[in-house]
Amino acid sequence: MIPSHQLPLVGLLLFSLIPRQQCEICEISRENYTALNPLINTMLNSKYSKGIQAANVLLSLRLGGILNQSQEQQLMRQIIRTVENKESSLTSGQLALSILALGACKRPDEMFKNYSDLVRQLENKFQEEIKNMEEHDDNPLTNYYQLSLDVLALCLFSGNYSISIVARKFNPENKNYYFHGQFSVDTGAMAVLALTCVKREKTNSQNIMYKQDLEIIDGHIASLIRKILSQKKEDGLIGNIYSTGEAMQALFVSSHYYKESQWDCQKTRNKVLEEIPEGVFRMPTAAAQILPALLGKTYLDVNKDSSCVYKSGAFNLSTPEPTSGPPAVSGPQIQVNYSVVINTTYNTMVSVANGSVFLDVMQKAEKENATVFSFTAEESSWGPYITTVQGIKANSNERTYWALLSNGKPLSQGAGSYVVHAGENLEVRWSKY
Ligand code: B12
Ligand SMILES: *[C@@H]1O[C@H](CO)[C@@H](O)[C@H](O)[C@H]1NC(C)=O
Ligand SMILES: *[C@@H]1O[C@H](CO)[C@@H](O)[C@H](O)[C@H]1NC(C)=O
Ligand SMILES: *[C@@H]1O[C@H](CO)[C@@H](O)[C@H](O)[C@H]1NC(C)=O
Ligand SMILES: *[C@@H]1O[C@H](CO)[C@@H](O)[C@H](O)[C@H]1NC(C)=O
Ligand SMILES: *[C@@H]1O[C@H](CO)[C@@H](O)[C@H](O)[C@H]1NC(C)=O
Ligand SMILES: *[C@@H]1O[C@H](CO)[C@@H](O)[C@H](O)[C@H]1NC(C)=O
Ligand SMILES: *[C@@H]1O[C@H](CO)[C@@H](O)[C@H](O)[C@H]1NC(C)=O
Ligand SMILES: *[C@@H]1O[C@H](CO)[C@@H](O)[C@H](O)[C@H]1NC(C)=O
Ligand SMILES: *[C@@H]1O[C@H](CO)[C@@H](O)[C@H](O)[C@H]1NC(C)=O
Repeated sequence: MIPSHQLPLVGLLLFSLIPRQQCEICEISRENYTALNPLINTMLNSKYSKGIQAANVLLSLRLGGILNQSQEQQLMRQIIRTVENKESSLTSGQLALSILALGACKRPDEMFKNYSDLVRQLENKFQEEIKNMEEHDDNPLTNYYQLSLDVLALCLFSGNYSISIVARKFNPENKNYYFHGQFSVDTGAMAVLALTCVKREKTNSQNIMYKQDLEIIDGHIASLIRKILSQKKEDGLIGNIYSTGEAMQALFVSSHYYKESQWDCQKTRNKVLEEIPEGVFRMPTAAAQILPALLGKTYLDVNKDSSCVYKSGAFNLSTPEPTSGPPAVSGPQIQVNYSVVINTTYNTMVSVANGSVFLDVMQKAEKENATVFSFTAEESSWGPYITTVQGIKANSNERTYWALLSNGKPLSQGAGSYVVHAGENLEVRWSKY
């Protein structure tokens, strides 16, 4: 007889034994792989010098089985150099992503032998995030996307973390899932992957002590999935085009939390495929984040050895297509209205070459009046991130940042990528998220 108070756990165990009904119909068939060539070429041709771009790229290409051994070695060296050089200056999520990339498709024990010191460092960095939350009004050093990466890497590579802290902190009502009160699909999706990993791992360990926390975590996953699905758009995207790949991964690993009728996976996939030739993924990190889902993979496949078999020849990259770079900067000058908004608005008309990006406008304005339009940017895996304007610096403890807007609407690309149009009202606005 099973004592009745243990029945929910038994239910949970049975639940997790149901094989993952991955929506296989949704992954791209081999004959259509050529549609992915622009993504792969973007990744292979990138210089990997920006932030932890190499980790994003290696993780993605390994999950896709796209690299041969010598190509993998080259990328691994790049990542190891980054991890060793800036050891202490890497954020928790950057280290977690590096561990995921280095360990992708290796057995966890083998991986752990080689990189156990990195996993130890990550344990410490994760604890520092939690400590910062306790000291600074629930604000982590970075953000919940990175805390999710931390838990995911610790879970997949035998790191130590407290399951009750995870159950407590990852409550879907926590403010860190939201920017300007709006649910962040990328963040929620990464959290679903992390929590699903924890649930699978700890359920297998059959430790009765975890029962309550596992039930709480199960509830978090269910609620996060509802929130993700509520961000589904008419055209099939979930959130925006850049969060859709991660949302797909979250939905792949949690198919028993929603009904088939609630998500048309093929519609989402087809919309993404339509956007590839438009150059929407010409940023290597954007390409890296969308590719696994299109191949039916998720970050939870990272430590299954079987998952990343080298698909020799499948991608036919012998004649690399020219990657669609940003449109050429050409001839005529165009005028835009550029403003810095703090408590007052400082604005100026700037003329730049047609095809210029937001950053060019900012530089031109700075040349005209450095007192009002001075700024600094830091290279990140998504390009230059604007950190200060007029010497006022973004701060995670205060949830402040410089928002980029066009005609009053937030942009979905950064200053280094967004191509400006004649007559546009561009704005950098001191904001709280
Ligand atoms: C957290 C987050 C933020 C936080 C960052 C501060 C913090 N406390 O962490 C806030 C809310 C401030 C933010 C701001 C912006 N973000 Co943001 N952000 C994210 C998110 C959810 C996670 C980033 C992360 O930590 N990655 C993991 C770590 C390991 O990688 P990392 O490269 O070291 O992370 C740093 C950079 O990514 C940087 N960062 C965050 N956002 C952006 C955006 C751009 C364009 C750049 C260059 C850098 C950058 O902050 C991270 C922490 O330091 C991603 C989602 C995703 N899919 O990646 C979106 C994401 C990167 N952001 C995006 C955008 C568009 C922006 C804004 C341009 C929005 C706006 N209109 O103002 C601004 C940046 C403006 C500027 N000052 O340059 C897009 C980028 C798409 C693209 N093609 O460029 C993403 C993919 C979200 C999306 N689905 O649209 N963001
Ligand atoms: C390949 O793509 C085309 C259109 O892009 C589609 O009509 C076809 O059904 C796809 N093939 C398979 C097997 O999915
Ligand atoms: C790996 O691929 C690269 C690029 O396609 C090629 O130049 C190299 O010869 C390959 N190496 C091996 C060991 O197959
Ligand atoms: C760990 O190191 C051994 C020997 O140095 C090597 O053969 C193995 O491939 C490494 N494993 C990983 C996951 O890098
Ligand atoms: C694991 O972490 C918990 C707290 O997060 C700590 O109490 C425990 O001692 C740690 N165990 C080991 C073996 O490091
Ligand atoms: C690879 O591409 C070349 C040139 O586009 C083409 O001639 C060849 O048939 C392709 N091979 C395969 C296996 O698709
Ligand atoms: C430029 O933008 C500022 C601030 O939004 C606005 O007050 C001003 O009228 C704009 N100028 C033009 C010419 O559109
Ligand atoms: C904006 O104005 C408020 C209220 O006057 C003030 O407290 C705050 O420091 C100002 N912010 C900046 C960045 O100047
Ligand atoms: C700027 O370039 C785009 C195409 O790149 C073109 O459609 C537009 O007409 C050009 N604008 C001006 C003012 O030349
Ligand atoms: C820069 O702008 C400020 C505020 O509009 C103004 O007071 C200052 O004179 C300007 N400086 C230059 C060099 O134009």
